[in-house]
Amino acid sequence: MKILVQSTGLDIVPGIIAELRKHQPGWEYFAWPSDEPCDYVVGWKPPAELFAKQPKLKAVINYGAGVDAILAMGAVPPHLPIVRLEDAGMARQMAEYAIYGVIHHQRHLQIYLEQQRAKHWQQHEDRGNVRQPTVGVLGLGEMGGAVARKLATFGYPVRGWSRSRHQVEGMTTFAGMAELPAFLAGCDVLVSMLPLTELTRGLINAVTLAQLPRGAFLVNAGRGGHLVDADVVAALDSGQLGGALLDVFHEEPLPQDHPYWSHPKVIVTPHIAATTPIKDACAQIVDKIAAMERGEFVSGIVDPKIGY
Ligand code: NDP
Ligand code: OXD
Repeated sequence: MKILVQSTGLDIVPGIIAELRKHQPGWEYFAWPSDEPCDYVVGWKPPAELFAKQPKLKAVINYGAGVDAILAMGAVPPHLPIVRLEDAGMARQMAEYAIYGVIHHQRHLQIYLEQQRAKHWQQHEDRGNVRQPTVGVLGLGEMGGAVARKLATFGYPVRGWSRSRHQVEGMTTFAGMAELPAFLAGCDVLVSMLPLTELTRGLINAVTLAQLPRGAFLVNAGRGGHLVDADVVAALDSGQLGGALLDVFHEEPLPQDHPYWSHPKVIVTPHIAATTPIKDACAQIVDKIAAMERGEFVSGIVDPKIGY
């Protein structure tokens, strides 16, 4: 079996090959660019040129959870299945990230950080009696599902929204656009863990932000394209949003002149909510390829028509 490994930016290809080889020493590995005809490509945003040189490919393994970028490039020939990573060590990180945002809001940490800079001592909460905010999670897949379950174990009231209906014990669930306003109306904290698709692009805008309770906090670790940035900034300025923890942006790196950088109610992180752990990812990739070779069902096959 021949595996072609490709990536963009940081040169992680040799590390991925070394890790894949630990699991399957009998397979052959090639780093893109290579003309060696391969059976599978493991890659992140593989270019059209790669597919033009690889007539024998059986599938593309997306080295990440989100497939918006690979689908938007339109480079993958339609007959090739795209298989994405599922959790692979990212869901726990996502849950930690979301919990940080919830606690930042709940425990007034933005105010205390500002007070510390001013060497000002003032308590803003009834110590030991802080109400747990209701957290609404947009997307109940690998990431959102893990976030919702983890928050529930800490006792937070959790509600979730997805495309199809999910029944989760102890959680109020909502499905589809028709139920979005009712879902938003109960979210003290809104956590977005959605994939970026035609239906989710620009979903967090002036209309939907106005459906949240006043002063709600926003955590976005899905994709930047879910937000209409001007509407988010306006909601922060008006007090409709109490603050935001943002990890993903329309343009990355976030441009120097973007208002998020210096907004007093915004925390910006550089797309690190959940990074792909090489060991878990490679173990999963080898399992998926081996299953495909045996002709078995593999989960995580992307439906390009719905975009995730
Ligand atoms: P999944 O495919 O497992 O889950 C997607 C969820 O979103 C599902 O519950 C799905 O509903 C729901 N959904 C999709 N479209 C809609 C819609 N139109 N309306 C309502 N719900 C919808 O994806 P993952 O959980 O693995 O990943 C989610 C996203 O997280 C990725 O696409 C990526 O953008 C982002 N991500 C960000 C990272 C970071 O570091 N910031 C790291 C990893 C991922 P249903 O269950 O009905 O199908
Ligand atoms: C992913 C990401 O989709 O890192 O895996 O955002």
